[in-house]
Amino acid sequence: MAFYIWHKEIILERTFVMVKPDGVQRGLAGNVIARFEAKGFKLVGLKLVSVSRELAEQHYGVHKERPFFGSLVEFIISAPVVAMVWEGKGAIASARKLIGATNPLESAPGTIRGDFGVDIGRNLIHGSDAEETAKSEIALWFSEDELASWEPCSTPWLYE
Ligand code: D4T
Repeated sequence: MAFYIWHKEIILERTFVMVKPDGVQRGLAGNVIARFEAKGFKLVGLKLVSVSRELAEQHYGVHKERPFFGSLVEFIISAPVVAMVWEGKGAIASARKLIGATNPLESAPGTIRGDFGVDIGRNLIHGSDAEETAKSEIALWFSEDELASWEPCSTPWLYE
């Protein structure tokens, strides 16, 4: 996806971000949304989801053989999550930077996990790790008609 400001082509990416049950329970969903908004990304999808076991197992299918798979699935289905799609230049890698390292004790201060977490099994938030995973996770969690098509008035103030 791309758009033009004057003669410059801006390549846009979409990424899937999920505030996990611990983040929702701790009242941090608003803080997460505020950080993505403040960075300059555009919200195109947002919903509170009580995740089914099937969806959790599909989402984390890549970790099926890992020892933490069972507890991870139980955790994700234990309480609602906030599922989101954010769009912008470099959104996939940038979201991962805003989120921080997998283990919150190793995440830099200033990142979401670094500021709010201590345990790897309660690391607050998920973000797609690459273009292909972003595409498949967005399709897994959202239908096309749940994704809004809109133009923020801030666009020319964010992009040169
Ligand atoms: P997600 O996928 O949730 O954004 O996390 P990361 O991309 O940062 O990390 P990951 O895929 O390696 O791990 C997925 C998920 O599993 C939990 N986890 C991970 C855990 O409970 N114990 C562990 O030892 C590991 C490695 C945390 C994130």
